[in-house]
Amino acid sequence: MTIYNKMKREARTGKKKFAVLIDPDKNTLTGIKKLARLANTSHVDYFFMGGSLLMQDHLDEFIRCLRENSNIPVLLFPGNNLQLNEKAHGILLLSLISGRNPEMLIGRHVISAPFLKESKLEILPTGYMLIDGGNTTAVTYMSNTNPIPAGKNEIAVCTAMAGEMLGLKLIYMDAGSGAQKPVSISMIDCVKTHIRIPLIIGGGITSPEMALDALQAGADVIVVGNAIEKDPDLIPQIAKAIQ
Ligand code: 1GP
Repeated sequence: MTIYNKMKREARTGKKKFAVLIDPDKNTLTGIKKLARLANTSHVDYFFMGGSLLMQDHLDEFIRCLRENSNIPVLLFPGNNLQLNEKAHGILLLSLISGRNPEMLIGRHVISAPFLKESKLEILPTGYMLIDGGNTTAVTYMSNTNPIPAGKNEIAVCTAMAGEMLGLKLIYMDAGSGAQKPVSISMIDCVKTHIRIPLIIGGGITSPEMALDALQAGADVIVVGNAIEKDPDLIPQIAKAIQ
């Protein structure tokens, strides 16, 4: 079964999922091995791998290391089309539907298409929505787009519905890495009730309680990056809380 079909089936049955986001620039090989070990013994469903901007070229060796040390699927979460790698299991092919930058909506995808077509990566077409998290995050700046204002649930709902109608298979609402405030419970709830495809929520989730709140509001998958970089022992704590 494909990664997506399993995600969709489990979303329908209410089985919640936990993704650990790894920014290659903020890790070492030793750190990656530790994350793999913690994730294997906890309940982690995916590794997402990528960053808004990579200063160092560690992507390939870190994916290889994860695959050698864990069976958890590795999904590319690319900040740009330089972050493609065939060693991963799949890719969140992100179209930044909250923004109006054609490069992020379709331009980068055109450039990546020949590589992706030849690769064995599972492609997960994803409607990516930036939500204002109270501070300017790297992704807002790098994508040259405005996030959806935090209180504007109706804009988020209509954007997600449009993404689903266009045939995207996932909606990912992201307050951005290190957001001061995560996507609100009410926005998650509103969006969830208007779409049938799985909903991923990330950005600014720093505790098991916040993870649980997002999942109870309707997220099917929660993503935690920054907080785990600071304290990898959050992995078992979050995994336990959401089981
Ligand atoms: C960012 O959603 C991810 O794109 C995770 O955000 O690093 O704040 O957990 P954090």
